[in-house]
Amino acid sequence: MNGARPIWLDADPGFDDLTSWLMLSAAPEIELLGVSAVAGNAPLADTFENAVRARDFFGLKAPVYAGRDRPLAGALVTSQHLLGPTGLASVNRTLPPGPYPGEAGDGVQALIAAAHAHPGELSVLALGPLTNLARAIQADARVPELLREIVWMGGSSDRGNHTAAAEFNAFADPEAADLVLTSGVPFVMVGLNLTRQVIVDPDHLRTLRSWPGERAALLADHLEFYLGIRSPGRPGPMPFHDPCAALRLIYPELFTSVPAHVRVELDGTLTRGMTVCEFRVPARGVANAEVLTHAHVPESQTAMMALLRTALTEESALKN
Ligand SMILES: [Ca+2]
Repeated sequence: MNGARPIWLDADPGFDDLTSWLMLSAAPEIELLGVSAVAGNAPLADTFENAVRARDFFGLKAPVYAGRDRPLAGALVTSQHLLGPTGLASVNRTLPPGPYPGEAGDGVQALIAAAHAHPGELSVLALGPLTNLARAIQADARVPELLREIVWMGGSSDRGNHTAAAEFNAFADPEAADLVLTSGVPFVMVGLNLTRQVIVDPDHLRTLRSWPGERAALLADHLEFYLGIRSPGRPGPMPFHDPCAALRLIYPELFTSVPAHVRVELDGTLTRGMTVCEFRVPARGVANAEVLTHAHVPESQTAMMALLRTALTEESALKN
């Protein structure tokens, strides 16, 4: 370990998941123990395949496992209508298949084993629906006390994106999110109210394109697609969701937060998946989450680009 913080990445890659993994790979003082894929942006077969290919192409080191392929309840919901059939569209180059087949073991069991191997130390960076985390807690009631924290990109303390009320990762598996939030695990919510503050724009794209090597070029092709989601062919500024959660894990001083009692609406016909944040704690509820409210924006953007530059252009610097 050499004193490095143990981290587990649970994700549905996904362009901004992939970017977050690259940031972790270049971050100081972090040891990424494993990656579990979950259904979310696309079906599990695609998010797993994207993670496996990314590991080969970018020279990443953490083992990649497949987790769960459907939410605890209800039908599978994906973002393929926005993000392309595999959840990872590009304006040009895409991740090529490589020799790594992925791990044969179950991602949920691998996550549980990692929690037991590092009691009180393991932080989970969760960047998709919380299905795998909920299944881990259902399978082993000790998981919440074994984890140091879950840092989740998901939810919102104001408006949603998948629906007016609900952010996508919360909407895709509300039962899982609510189970995790009520499990007692230390929980950090990096919701849309925060991520909408941290913008990537065509200037970041130009910077990425100025870096040498095929890895930066491929990521730039994906970023150009992402920046054109709202206006295809005309890249514009976009919030960069998952990397905010990665930054919170690496550099918590870049953000401010407040404690809250957070639950997830499971029944509302218009509000299913809404993360209802009661900030009047402890008067109206016991705090079960730390909700990020503000980002130091220029510093966050600078830190993100510095980590990406290291990950994409200094192969010898990749630790994870
Ligand atoms: Ca994601």
